[in-house]
Amino acid sequence: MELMIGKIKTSKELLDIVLPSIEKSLRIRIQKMKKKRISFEKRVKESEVLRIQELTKKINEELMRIIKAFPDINELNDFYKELIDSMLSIHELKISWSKIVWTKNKIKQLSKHYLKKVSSAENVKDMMRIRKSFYGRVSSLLKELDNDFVFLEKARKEFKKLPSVKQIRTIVLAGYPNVGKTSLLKALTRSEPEINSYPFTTKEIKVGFVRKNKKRVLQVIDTPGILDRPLEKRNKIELKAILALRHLAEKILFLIDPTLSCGYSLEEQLNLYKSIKKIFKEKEIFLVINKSDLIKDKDSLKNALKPLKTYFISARKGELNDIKPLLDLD
Ligand SMILES: Nc1nc2c(ncn2[C@@H]2O[C@H](COP(=O)(O)OP(=O)(O)OP(=O)(O)O)[C@@H](O)[C@H]2O)c(=O)[nH]1
Ligand SMILES: [Mg+2]
Repeated sequence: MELMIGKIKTSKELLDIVLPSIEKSLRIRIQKMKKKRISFEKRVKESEVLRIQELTKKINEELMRIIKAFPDINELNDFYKELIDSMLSIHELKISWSKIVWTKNKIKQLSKHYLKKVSSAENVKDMMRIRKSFYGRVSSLLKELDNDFVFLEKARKEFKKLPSVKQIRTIVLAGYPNVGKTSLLKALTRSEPEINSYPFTTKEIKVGFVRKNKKRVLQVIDTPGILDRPLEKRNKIELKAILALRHLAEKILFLIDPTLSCGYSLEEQLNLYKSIKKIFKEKEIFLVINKSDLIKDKDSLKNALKPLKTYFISARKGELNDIKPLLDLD
């Protein structure tokens, strides 16, 4: 999910940009006032008023930009909500956002107060002192947001990793690490995902599309590998796969690597298949045997796995005839 914002700055980084830019824009105004022979005192008053107004405006804009960059969590579907919560804590996000809104309003309020004070100040020294103390207040209010800025910068990076899931027909690929899920995503769609011979290559949910006449007709979701263990023992990466299965899958292709080149036994993989079937009773789950290019005797394996219905493919070689009917592409 791409957010319309670059790196979220700390208070110091922000003020280091904003304050010089205010001075730069003031320089021209001051020159004009000098030309018009406006008195020194009036010039100072106007400059200090402008400094307060500009700082208020720029900080307000910057804080609003941060708030608006993130999607409204309440509007997101359960898949995104749970995925975000598994990475970050939505509660903490909401607290940071509301602190920013509070600060933005506080600065506006202070700004009014300090503008009045500058306007009624009698001498140049007072005007400058008042403006400086406004700057000081703003700076310390922003400093109090530094932890939130750091947290939201981390959040921004996590949001960027969120997959862009569409509301179309969807199949989800699942199974143990290294069984060839990502290879199948690649064989089915035009995506160029990372494929490696070590487990847990895929750490995020990846989305690809099968197209027909350039139109996306099927969404294929690749998930990180999961191990057969109780839900509470699963790590955050595995949980992403479970969330995709729960919220996105209409059909699940459960991949098995019977050649053991994935590093896990057939028994372990079948146990996971059974657990997944138990958790997602209402979903259609198909048992897909991958790496069939390495299997010498398909028939005896097929018989050994009976009564389970099996589909044999080779993702690497693009031999996908067995599963083509499951994709309903015609
Ligand atoms: N011989 C053969 N090797 C395959 C096949 N499909 C995948 N592989 C190999 O198996 C290894 C793992 O493939 P991936 O597609 O990364 O497996 P994965 O299930 O996505 O793995 P994780 O992301 O770690 O869970 C790679 O070395 C692939 O080249 C196949 O059909 N035949
Ligand atoms: Mg993978």
